[in-house]
Amino acid sequence: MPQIRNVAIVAHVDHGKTTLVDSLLWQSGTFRDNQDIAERVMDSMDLEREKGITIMAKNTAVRYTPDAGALAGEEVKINIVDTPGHADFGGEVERTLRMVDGIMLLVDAAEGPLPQTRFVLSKALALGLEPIVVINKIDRQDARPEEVLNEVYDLFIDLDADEHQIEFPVIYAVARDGQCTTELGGEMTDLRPIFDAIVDTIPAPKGDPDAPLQVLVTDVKPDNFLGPIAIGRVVNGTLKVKQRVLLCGREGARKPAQVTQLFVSEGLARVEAESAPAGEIILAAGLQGIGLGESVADADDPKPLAALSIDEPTLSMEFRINDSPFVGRDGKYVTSRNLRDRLMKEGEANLALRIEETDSAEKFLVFGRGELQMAILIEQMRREGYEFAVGMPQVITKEVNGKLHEPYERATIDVAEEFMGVVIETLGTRKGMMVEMKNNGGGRVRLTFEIPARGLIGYRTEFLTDTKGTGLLTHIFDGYRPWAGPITHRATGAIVADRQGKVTPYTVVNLQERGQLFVGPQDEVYNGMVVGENARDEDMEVNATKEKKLTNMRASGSDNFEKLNPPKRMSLEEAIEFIREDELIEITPNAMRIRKRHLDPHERKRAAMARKQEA
Ligand SMILES: Nc1nc2c(ncn2[C@@H]2O[C@H](COP(=O)(O)OP(=O)(O)OP(=O)(O)O)[C@@H](O)[C@H]2O)c(=O)[nH]1
Ligand SMILES: [Mg+2]
Repeated sequence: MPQIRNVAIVAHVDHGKTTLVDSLLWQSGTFRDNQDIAERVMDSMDLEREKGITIMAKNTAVRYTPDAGALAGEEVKINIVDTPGHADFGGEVERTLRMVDGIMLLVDAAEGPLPQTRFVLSKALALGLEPIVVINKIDRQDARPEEVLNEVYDLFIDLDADEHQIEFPVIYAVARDGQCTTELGGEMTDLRPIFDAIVDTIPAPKGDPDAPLQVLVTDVKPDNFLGPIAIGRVVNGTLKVKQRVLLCGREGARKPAQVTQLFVSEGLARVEAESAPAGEIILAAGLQGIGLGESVADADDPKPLAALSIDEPTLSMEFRINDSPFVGRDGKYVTSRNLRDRLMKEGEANLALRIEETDSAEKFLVFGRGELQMAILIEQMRREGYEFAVGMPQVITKEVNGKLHEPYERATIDVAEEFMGVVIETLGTRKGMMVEMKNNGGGRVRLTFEIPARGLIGYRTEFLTDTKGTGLLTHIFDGYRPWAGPITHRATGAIVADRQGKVTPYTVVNLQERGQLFVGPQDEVYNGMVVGENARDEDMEVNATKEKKLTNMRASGSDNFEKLNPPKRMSLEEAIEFIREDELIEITPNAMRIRKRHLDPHERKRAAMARKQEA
């Protein structure tokens, strides 16, 4: 067996992890020179490629032969785990860390450490993992690598790193060009210094290949042909194909199973293996029923590992059947049965989400960690041909010592000084507390807030408007605290269509002064559909299909048509941020419409009255 090193690449979102993996793959000779390989090749899901972010952690492995050091001339297998940087997937990263013996912490040379940097580093340090720090993107115009390195040291100290951990190697890199150096200002070379740091700093995995089998399962992914694939680390013993094992569940359940197929990573591929010794990262089929963070043990001499705790959801969202008048226009699956089956399947395959049925057959609750996670499920379902509607995300509250508590987030905001005032004021009204303010130089400040998760729902769009698109906002779950009281989520009302038909240019001209429209001429609308945002904080019902008599139009209207403002076409994430409790988003394969929950105006009024009485 070759020497093994197991390393996870961790960082805040967009700091360049997947790009670095590309370069490591190329330089380890995984691809032939003329091979046509997509950029950010590890981001292999459609949605990952479109959004340009990593959604799921993924494994790869490369071979490297160091020139010098204790292992000079010896080939080392390096298992690399690329992790997502977005906070919604923090739980997955936390589990992933249990597979490895060290981390490569990437920090953007301009942005410096951000909330997810802090989160992953704190978890890695607590597990005693060996860190390597890579200050990436030193080619950026606004790079400030020395300062950023100091901020990284501050972060290690702040997180109580021990003396040994703080002596991490530092490498400055331009991941995109596959170049790095160990001395700022020194000559840039290929990535050998990074490979060498991995081999020298990260310890070989411990564990006894001859001991009774223990495999820690950190992830389970569906596979159409093989069934669920368990991904994890052989902690002790040796896992063999066809081996009879015992699945050790979280609550003490024990279930016999047999490994039908066993794989290890080699480059981008998973290759079949006869056996995998302690220290290897494996993918195994046949372990139906194993859950995240649970373990697989020897059938004859079971020694289960302690199950990993998994994140409690902090957010829920209602998924319900589509009952708009346009139902079935372009979707294949529209019934409550279709919706139920699809969601239940998701709940089984995607263990980061939990699905609950409700007292109504038409309505389900999906529990998870964040809006992006929900948006990804919605997007996948619409592509598969489903029609349904979703409600506003709700935070999950709980009682602690008889008092109502709600999830809080730690938000970090990077803005030009001129926008500081408006940000502080707005977050104040959303019950945010500023806990830190730091001048980053260059006219930018970094503000840190502790804020109820509720206060951030719907804030991003407003934030981008307030900062003219230049602000940076990131946040991360920060525990439960006492309920902060009412928070206004949106200060505007809705413009609601009062009948079905096609939108006319005439109504657009008339309505666009009242607020921002979401529809343009020829778009079809229905009674109860939200066609725009009313600048005033009240709903306004309109006839969006009104025609002006042709004679009058010639007199006054014709030149007006040139003044038609384009409609605002929201992205799914924007729509999720926008809607209020009494609104839904109708999702179909080709359309997304915002609507009132109650399409009938009388029912709507009744519901509004009932809500007022409750409050
Ligand atoms: N200027 C510059 N840009 C880089 C460098 N490395 C990566 N980028 C860019 O940074 C962006 C994000 O890169 P990714 O590799 O997707 O970042 P990531 O950390 O994997 O992102 P998530 O997985 O979504 O957290 C891309 O547009 C890259 O081209 C670099 O060294 N210099
Ligand atoms: Mg990535």
